[in-house]
Amino acid sequence: IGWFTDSMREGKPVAVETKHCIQAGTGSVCSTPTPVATVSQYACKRRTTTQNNNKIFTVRKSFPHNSGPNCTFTRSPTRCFRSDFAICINLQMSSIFEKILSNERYQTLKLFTSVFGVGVKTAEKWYRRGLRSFRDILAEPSIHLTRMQQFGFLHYGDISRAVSEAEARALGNIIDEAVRAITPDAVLALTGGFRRGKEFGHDVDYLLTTPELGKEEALLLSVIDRLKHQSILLYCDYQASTLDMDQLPCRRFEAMDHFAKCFLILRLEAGQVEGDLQRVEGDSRSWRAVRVDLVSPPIDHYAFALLGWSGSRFERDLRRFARLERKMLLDNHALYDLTKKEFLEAKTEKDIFAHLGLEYIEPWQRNA
Ligand code: DCT
Ligand code: MG
Repeated sequence: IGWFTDSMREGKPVAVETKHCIQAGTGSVCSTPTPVATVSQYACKRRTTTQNNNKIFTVRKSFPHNSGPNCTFTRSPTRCFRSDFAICINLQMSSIFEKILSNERYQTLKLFTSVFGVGVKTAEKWYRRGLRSFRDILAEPSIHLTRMQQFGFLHYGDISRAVSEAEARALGNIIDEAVRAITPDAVLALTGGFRRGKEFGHDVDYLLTTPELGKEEALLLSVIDRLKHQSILLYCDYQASTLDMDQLPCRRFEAMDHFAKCFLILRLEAGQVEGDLQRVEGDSRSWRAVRVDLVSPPIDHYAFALLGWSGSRFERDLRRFARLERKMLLDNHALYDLTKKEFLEAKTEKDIFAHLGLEYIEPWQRNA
């Protein structure tokens, strides 16, 4: 049914070594020395486009909208190799995953966390109280929904539907127009899954900054204001910057970075999109609601924010690689060399890869 090598089992790069075959049915193992290509345990050393043929073997569950953007629940329990490698997969494990996926608790948490503003903790609390459906939640008088959750339920149909690349582009034009009207030399960059070349996403992520250090937060507020006056803004959760260089480098895991940001729901008109809106059959409205994240780092942190917000497992592995292989701390704010005890500056993502001694990998090749 497939093969693995000793190095893969240990998570090391492989060059030439003994290949073990597992025979279907018997499960018996035979070994033959065979040259194999090099593969690294770190996703940040591999080029992975959106055409990832191993996706069916990657059992990873993200519960979206955990206090804003995604909260990844678990790391991939199966290691994912490139398509030209045969794959060792334990059949017993896959039946365990199937049981988990059909489990009532899992299904209920997945449903509840699919609402914008509902995190794993809240979903767990509702589950423990015996609630199993949206109807149960909305009929329970003792539950007080946050404003974010109220809007999450209000626009549930729209924001639980995938956003297409054409819709993301249309939103980009709207935001770009708002930004240019305020500061012509502002920097607006698409990040998240769409920057990695994905055709669909659950939201659209943008970085927004200005070459004038210290003006980025005011720019974000002005953009929000403009969108509000254009009646495009259906919901806005603004979070002011809490960035403090004296608190960096951060040695523990933090779910959210410290840049000024806003979690938005925007109204997108059909006429603004090339092609049609993503909608269910019979929906006669001329618009849909879309989730948008706008993050505003100061220009001297921009490259780190761009790399971080481009996301995926690639980026998580890059942090792990920096820590374990280079004794450096990388996050959305900065890169810190623990040996030299200094921050390493970067104007571009290429600078960061160079500091880490890694070959540059384009965003569309970061889909591990
Ligand atoms: N991110 C981050 N810190 C957070 C949340 C997100 O650095 N607190 C990064 C990681 C992924 C990226 O921002 C964008 O987040 P998502 O929109 O959740 O992921 P995505 O890859 O864009 O996926 P999708 O296509 O579903 O939107
Ligand atoms: Mg996204």
